[in-house]
Amino acid sequence: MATKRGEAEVQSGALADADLAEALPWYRLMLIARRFEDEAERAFRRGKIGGYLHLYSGQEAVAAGFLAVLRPDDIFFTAYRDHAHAIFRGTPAGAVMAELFGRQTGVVKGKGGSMHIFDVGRGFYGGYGIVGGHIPLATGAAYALRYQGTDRICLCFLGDGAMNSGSFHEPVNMAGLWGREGMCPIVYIVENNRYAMGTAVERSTAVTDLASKFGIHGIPHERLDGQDFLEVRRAARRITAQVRETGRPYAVEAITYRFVAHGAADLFQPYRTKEEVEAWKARDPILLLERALRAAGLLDDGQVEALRREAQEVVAAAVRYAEESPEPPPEELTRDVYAP
Ligand SMILES: Cc1ncc(C[n+]2csc(CCOP(=O)(O)OP(=O)(O)O)c2C)c(N)n1
Repeated sequence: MATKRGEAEVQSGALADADLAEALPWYRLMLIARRFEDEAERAFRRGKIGGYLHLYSGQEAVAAGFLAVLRPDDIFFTAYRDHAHAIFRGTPAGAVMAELFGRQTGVVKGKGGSMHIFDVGRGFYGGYGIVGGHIPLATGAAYALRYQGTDRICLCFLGDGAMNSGSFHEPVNMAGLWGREGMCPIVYIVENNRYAMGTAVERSTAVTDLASKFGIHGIPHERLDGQDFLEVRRAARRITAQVRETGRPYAVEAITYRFVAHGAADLFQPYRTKEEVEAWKARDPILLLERALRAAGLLDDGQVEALRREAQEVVAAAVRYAEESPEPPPEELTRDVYAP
């Protein structure tokens, strides 16, 4: 008996180690994504990036935790904080940066900009600037995946503010209905960063338990700590396996925080205090994962330093690539553009 328990302990310990070791590449990617956002903001201030620029700093563990378990043939949609999602999925940082710079070598040939990063070959169906606009598209795409007889699934990342739009309630109701027949393999992932631009959640919705709003449409749901990569990935494994098997939708509300302003152009943030931002920075998702990896003996000072340096180099090369890439020629303006 004692031996058996001992073996089980050794086994579960080994499993936990393997699990943590698999998190190491995600620590690296999160460092690259954070550095990418810092450099994009600098480029914006230098006038290199036009239009809008919404950064993801602080929220990385949500997308990373889910994309870590997504199969290569699965698909996902998100709103306009979309650079890190692409980087996590393997889109070269240079192609993402070139898109921000409006260059021909960008992921959508410089025509989308920051809010419209797409990489369909890697299952990334965008990048949308209209709040809530992608929720009907993602829901329909999930239906199509099942209709075609596959076991592929769809993730739909959305903001807390998007939940107050009509384009949330209609498709989510349909997902609940289609789900009864096992025809809607989608995971809705609400990234509750507490604000829609300058409006706090409690000022825009009567029911602040956002996950529960999926319940009225018959969709099971849960809340999780969006700063903890390991927790998000653990939940994501269980949830995506269930959705793939049943074809039924599931919803998650990840509690998270953006460390930066709503958009790079908004410097004034009177809706929140410095103390609030600092308190959340103490739970920086990169720091939390770094601590867990250090505690397990998988990271030390030297490796952290080397990974940080590598992230700097990867992003510096991305900026160089964007700067040296050509502008799209005038005839590109109307190519691949659909106007009804
Ligand atoms: C249909 C529509 N209404 C208003 C806007 C202006 N707008 C841009 S971002 C935003 C807030 C959205 O907040 P949330 O969904 O919580 O996403 P977050 O910025 O927190 O990631 C608003 C109202 C828009 N882009 N589209």
